[in-house]
Amino acid sequence: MDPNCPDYSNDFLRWEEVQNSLLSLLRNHNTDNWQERGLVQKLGEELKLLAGHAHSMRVEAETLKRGQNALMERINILQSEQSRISQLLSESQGGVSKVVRSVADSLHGLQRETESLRTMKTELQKPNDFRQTKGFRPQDCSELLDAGFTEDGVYSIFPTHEPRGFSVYCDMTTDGGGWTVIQRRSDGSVNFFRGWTAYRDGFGQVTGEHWLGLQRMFYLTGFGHSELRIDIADFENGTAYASYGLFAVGLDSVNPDEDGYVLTVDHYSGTAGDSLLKHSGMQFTTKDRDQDQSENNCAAYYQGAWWYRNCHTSNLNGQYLRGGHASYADGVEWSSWTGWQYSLRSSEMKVRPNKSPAPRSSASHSDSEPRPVLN
Ligand SMILES: [Ca+2]
Repeated sequence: MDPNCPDYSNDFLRWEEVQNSLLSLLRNHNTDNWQERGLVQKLGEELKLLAGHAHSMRVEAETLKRGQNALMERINILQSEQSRISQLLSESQGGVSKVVRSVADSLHGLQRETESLRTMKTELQKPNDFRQTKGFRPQDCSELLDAGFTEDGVYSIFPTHEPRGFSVYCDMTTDGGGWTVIQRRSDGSVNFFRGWTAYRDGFGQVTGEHWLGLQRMFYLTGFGHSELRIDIADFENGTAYASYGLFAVGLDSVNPDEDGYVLTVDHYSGTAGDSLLKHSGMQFTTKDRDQDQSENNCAAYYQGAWWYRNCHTSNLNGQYLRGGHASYADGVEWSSWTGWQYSLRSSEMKVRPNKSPAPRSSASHSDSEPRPVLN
């Protein structure tokens, strides 16, 4: 409270006392004089008016006093803030050069850190590769397994006819391991309704949903020594698999792209039932390249891409419809296990060399007679 601000509260109290005693005096003043009585009555009324006026003045004075107190508090806070700021300013002026020096040091440190992180990132971007000895160029996951790489994951492989190599996901645990994954559906995150070029060259990420590509499948299996395993799962925690002792894409083709990446598959075993043998001998069909035996384009009709005949018993590249669906056969289907109106939760197609190959069926081409190029 500002000491210069006069405090009238005691005056007000005294004033009220005086008024009250005046009022009681007037009330007790008895007179017979009618003139005097009128005067007394008038005085009393005037006094009451005055009292009311004094009361409201008192209230107003108190409000003002409170306002002033609050103002004083704010001023005090501002003053201490100001002195703090001026102190800070004088301190920092001395410290600025020190700060600049330490920031420069930190920047240098960060630069070094960034460089080492970049090196680390380059190393990590080729997972498992850093453990692959220089000069070791595995043809597929099976050779990696034989060389002692027993962990599932991404590796680089270098098939004979693709010396540049490419990344694949290796399943080193299922049924003895050594599997090179060529197709995976697992969550519907990747669009599989694509055209010929995408199916020839591959798409997706090998760590997630992907199609390795028909040309790469040809490099891996085109010589007729491979087996195929398909692992599938539904949305009720059920799993099943289908194995084929013989699996080839573009068997013995000189120009597999022109030949249509013909499927050769034989010798089924497993728990899912066979839904692929009927596709053996078929060319691959996409929505923009119809090579099936239907008057329609089976890929466009069933929203996928496959070695369609007229049209399919399996459609693992169909739409990711998540379980039972009303539409017909256009989901991720494996008909011998879940029919034509159930889209699987996951599917994984993987290949490895068949170390004890069953004899090729008579329908297959022999090694010595390469498939002629179609013109
Ligand atoms: Ca057709």
